[in-house]
Amino acid sequence: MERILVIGCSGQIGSELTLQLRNMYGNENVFATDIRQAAKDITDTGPFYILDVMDEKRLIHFVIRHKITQIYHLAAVLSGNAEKIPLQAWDINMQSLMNILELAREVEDIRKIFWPSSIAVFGPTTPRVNTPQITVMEPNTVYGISKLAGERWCEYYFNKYKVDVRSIRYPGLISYKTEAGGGTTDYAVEIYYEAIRKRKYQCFLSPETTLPMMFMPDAIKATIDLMEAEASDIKVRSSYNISGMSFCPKEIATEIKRHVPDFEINYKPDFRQAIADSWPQSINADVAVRDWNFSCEYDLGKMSSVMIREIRKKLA
Ligand code: AKB
Repeated sequence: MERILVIGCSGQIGSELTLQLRNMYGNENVFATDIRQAAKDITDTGPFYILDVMDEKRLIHFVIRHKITQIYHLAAVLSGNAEKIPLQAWDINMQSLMNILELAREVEDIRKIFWPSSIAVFGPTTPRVNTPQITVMEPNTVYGISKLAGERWCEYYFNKYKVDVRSIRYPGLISYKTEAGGGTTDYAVEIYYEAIRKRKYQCFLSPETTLPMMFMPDAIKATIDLMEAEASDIKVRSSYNISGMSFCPKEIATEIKRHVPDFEINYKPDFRQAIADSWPQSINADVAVRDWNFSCEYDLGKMSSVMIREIRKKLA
């Protein structure tokens, strides 16, 4: 029987993944944790604890006491925020991962780990279109450097200690349930909320800045598919490229106008423009398709209809 620990259950991914894992494994077997209070649908459906992944001692006690067999470690400082507190962000992103990898090495019951990487592992010297799985990686952001180092550590722990750690390089994730915090791709969530609340949005990226993106249901499905795959099929132990859609602010604004005709956008690029300019525009996911049948359903049009409908309901 699996007993799953989710670290970062109040975040953008955690708030949706936790509920999906509870559907699959039973509410009582998915232990949701965060350093802040979780939403009601998490606290009402199963165990929730305040837990800081940086607190090694409490973490190990927790894992042993609850006989945890799988860990989803989702807590991180994202790209925009990391540039404001570089050393702290490096410390949080790296130390938390090392705590989890060490735990998995020491505690025999832990069978599998999931840790998210990001398209931020790529940098300005990476080919920007259809970026391959294996390519030049010279990230120039703190977040990207921490994710690339994390990928190397994951592969190292697999090779050296047989820790079954699996990872995905998420593109920008778009969801209506929990807003993201501190990322460069966050504009693509904010824009929907502002379109419905105020019918206008000031974008912190320029109109033609194309980035890889994915709707949350596709990201959740990819995460579960990777974690459910046979260990022998997982050939990449650093992190897998996956790919959903690519668009720029101008294109998403045009799509939103189809639902909110008087929507207006203006542009005031800030420090996040340089981050976006260093990232790929589109990603090649052939290796994930080959190894664990990665697939994806939503394009910009289909996603926008759901986003607008659900945010309208939420804000009504
Ligand atoms: C960010 O913008 O920092 C994240 C990411 C692409 O990893 N959404």
